[in-house]
Amino acid sequence: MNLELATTTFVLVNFCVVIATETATKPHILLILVDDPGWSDVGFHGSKIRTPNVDKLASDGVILDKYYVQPYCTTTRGSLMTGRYPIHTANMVRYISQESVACSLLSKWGPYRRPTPDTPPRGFDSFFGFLNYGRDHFNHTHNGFLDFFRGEEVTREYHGQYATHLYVKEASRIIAEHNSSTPPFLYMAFENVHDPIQAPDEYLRKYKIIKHKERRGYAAMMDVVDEAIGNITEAFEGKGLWNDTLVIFSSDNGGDPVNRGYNYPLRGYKRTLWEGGVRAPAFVYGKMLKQKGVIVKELIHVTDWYPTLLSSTNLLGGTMDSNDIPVDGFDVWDTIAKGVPSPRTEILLNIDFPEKRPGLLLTYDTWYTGAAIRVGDMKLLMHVPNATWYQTPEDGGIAPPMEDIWDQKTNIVELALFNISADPTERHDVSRRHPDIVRQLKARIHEYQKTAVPPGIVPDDIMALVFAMKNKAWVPWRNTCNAR
Ligand SMILES: *[C@@H]1O[C@H](CO)[C@@H](O)[C@H](O)[C@H]1NC(C)=O
Ligand SMILES: *[C@@H]1O[C@H](CO)[C@@H](O)[C@H](O)[C@H]1NC(C)=O
Ligand SMILES: *[C@@H]1O[C@H](CO)[C@@H](O)[C@H](O)[C@H]1NC(C)=O
Ligand SMILES: *[C@@H]1O[C@H](CO)[C@@H](O)[C@H](O)[C@H]1NC(C)=O
Ligand SMILES: *[C@@H]1O[C@H](CO)[C@@H](O)[C@H](O)[C@H]1NC(C)=O
Ligand SMILES: *[C@@H]1O[C@H](CO)[C@@H](O)[C@H](O)[C@H]1NC(C)=O
Ligand SMILES: [Ca+2]
Repeated sequence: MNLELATTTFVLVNFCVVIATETATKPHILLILVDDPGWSDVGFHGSKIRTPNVDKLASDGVILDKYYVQPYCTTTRGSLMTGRYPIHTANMVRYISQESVACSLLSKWGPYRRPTPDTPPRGFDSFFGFLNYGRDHFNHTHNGFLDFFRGEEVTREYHGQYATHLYVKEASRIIAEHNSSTPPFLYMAFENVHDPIQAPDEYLRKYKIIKHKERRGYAAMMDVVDEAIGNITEAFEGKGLWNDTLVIFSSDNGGDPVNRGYNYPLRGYKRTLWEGGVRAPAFVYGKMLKQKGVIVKELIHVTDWYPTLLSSTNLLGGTMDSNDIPVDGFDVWDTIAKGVPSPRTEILLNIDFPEKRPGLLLTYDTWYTGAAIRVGDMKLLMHVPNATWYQTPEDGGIAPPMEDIWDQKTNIVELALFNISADPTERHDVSRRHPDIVRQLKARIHEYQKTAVPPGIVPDDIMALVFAMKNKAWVPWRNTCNAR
């Protein structure tokens, strides 16, 4: 396994490592990644879920209207930290660990279940959060065992306290105690609104208008996120840092209607390459932006943050890593701050065919997404589950059971072409009308496919469970990496 992954070991230098080199007069960065909110789950897209703090920042800042992420938590997090598409990171997040300044990671790390050594802090100065992909928000267990860390140590002291409240307290403390001679970089990777659907009563009470019980719970979870962002804003203001703070807000993948997140009117959901899976709510806010109160309709992808923060405009100070595998992202600062056209004209949304997953028998692992690419107005999808459209329950839609989604996964669309500019909800397949465009886009996918590194995905390791039982908590159990 080590050999296969050797090429990727050096790819992934996280932001924090490189900003150590230079720090004066750079903006403070608040990077907010919310887990799983869908296109129609934020106030600034017209949701009945109220997100006034988020909406205010969005409307005073720059809303990113054609912004894409990966269809899953882990791959988006990997692409965010490395500037590479998942086909160039082996779906594994590996960070080179070095000293760095003023970087804090709160909440979710993401890639864990598998034998990898990639546990935080990994380049962050501090880490407070968990390693798996969804846990009880009050007792902090995942599959029966505690998953909660302060730095590298398991913490058992917060039983019964709602996790997002704990992160906000921690963030406020970090900001208050921060030495202002170095700009803080705060990565708030929210645990909400990922399932299980749980929120304190005071938030649930605010959503009596939503009759569907689980959707009401989901709305309350999003409400907590909004309040959290308000509180963190106040913490920056209280320290006199807000005027120089750049806020990046992004969802990590589309909403999952089984867990009551919605993307209507977009088609599809989390784990799919339809717009509902990958076109995410996002905005940038900061007083240093030259344009404000605007909607940017240029193509931007989650891989773009890495070069945007580290290249020409050099918001963080420092340089990108010099790995052989080139960065896929573009520096889109001028597009966001000044409104110039995006240097990006295409986005590889993913390539994930079943034959690329040899030897994996667990159902979860055999859920492949197919392939999709967007070039200009046009988007080609190949071998994807035939996903449908789900309207929110509060607007008369249904909350589907898991079986509905399974049905769609076995019903495959072999090939479809959409003009997303004219048909953003992917209702009219125009592949027959444009065979030339189909040919071109297929060729692009095949070119990308030739550059793919071997997938690093491996089956779950039973030893993880053995160690969890022994420690009564999920803990790192095996070191397979020489990087540290
Ligand atoms: C935590 O909550 C889950 C339900 O989400 C429950 O099954 C589990 O027993 C609880 N664990 C502890 C340690 O309280
Ligand atoms: C902040 O950092 C600077 C530079 O390292 C140092 O001189 C100063 O003493 C620090 N201030 C506090 C309050 O720790
Ligand atoms: C925000 O701050 C208020 C006042 O301190 C507190 O009551 C509330 O719980 C905080 N919200 C979150 C989400 O942490
Ligand atoms: C932030 O900017 C506002 C308006 O430009 C100004 O009034 C205020 O003093 C600034 N705050 C700090 C802490 O610099
Ligand atoms: C996708 O599913 C819809 C029904 O939801 C059906 O009308 C359509 O024919 C299916 N497309 C393919 C290619 O199977
Ligand atoms: C796609 O739609 C846009 C906007 O309606 C239009 O300008 C463009 O010509 C269309 N492209 C194709 C290939 O049909
Ligand atoms: Ca997610």
